Amino acid sequence: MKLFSSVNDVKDVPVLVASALQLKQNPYAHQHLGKNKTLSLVFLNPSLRTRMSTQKAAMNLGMNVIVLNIDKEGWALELRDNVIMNGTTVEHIREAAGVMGEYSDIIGVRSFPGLKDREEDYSETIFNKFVEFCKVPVVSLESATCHPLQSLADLVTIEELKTTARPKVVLTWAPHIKALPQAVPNSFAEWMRRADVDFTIAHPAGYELSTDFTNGAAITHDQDEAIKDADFIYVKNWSAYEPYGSVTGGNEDWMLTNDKLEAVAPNAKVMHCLPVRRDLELSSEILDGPRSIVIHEAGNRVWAAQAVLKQMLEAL
Ligand code: SN0
Repeated sequence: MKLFSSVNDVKDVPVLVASALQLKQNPYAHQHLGKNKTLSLVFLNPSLRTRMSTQKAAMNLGMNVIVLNIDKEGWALELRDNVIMNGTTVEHIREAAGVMGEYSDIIGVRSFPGLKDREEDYSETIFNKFVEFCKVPVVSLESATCHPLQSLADLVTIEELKTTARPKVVLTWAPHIKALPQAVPNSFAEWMRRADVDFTIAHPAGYELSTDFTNGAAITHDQDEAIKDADFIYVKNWSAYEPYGSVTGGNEDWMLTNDKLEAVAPNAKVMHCLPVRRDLELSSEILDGPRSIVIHEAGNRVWAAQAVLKQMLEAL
């Protein structure tokens, strides 16, 4: 694999999931693959799980890792072409990404959306410029529209913990006070569509995701109906796709509680990519109770990242 930016870059999803679960059983079996190879993790936005799990995955494979919080520690980057750089930007992405490629065998990039200009975010301008100019394989650490390492870990978690052959999986919108990206739900939807699961999306009217990602999924505005008899409920807030980046109030009752679960989905396991705002997005009684698998899910981020890096190292 030369690029990991979405599920569409994966040749065989079940093989990648199986590889992650094998690596979980035997993390250090492939240390030779990464010997003297360098992974650079470049962050334009904050990170906890992605940074730590991808670094650990790389170390398990014997790689060296460089982390650069370029938003705080690097020069201010110019992303536009054909501009005279007489303002606040110091270095063009052409040189910055090109130089990073000289120091790295694989690069990971995190580049959140601005949530102002839909066309710009959905054309993945920043991520694609890194890919173009660094000239080494690139893994997405969450781009403007996708978070494939998260979704792979989510699918690994579902495969690992499912108790029926074809589990019912529900992605449900949750309340928030801020405009958040659509990257996590976009990716989750497209990975679930490639998995052997019964998949439903529930959200209030106005929070429709791009059909490029949800095409074929069952979509409802009735949360109780959606979560009925669910095996896995994936909780996530996102801002509107249309009008782009907007947030409308009045949907506070979409926060999942134990009462809702006990009524219609007593056996559901509850997932969230984290970070989660307690008692705004998801009730603390669920997070602190037996139904939550969010910590286990975050633990699986290591094996997802390791499966991806392993395929990339094999293709170097
Ligand atoms: C990011 C998102 O895409 O929703 C990262 C998730 C892995 N989440 C946030 O930005 C949360 C910010 C907040 O203030 O709660």
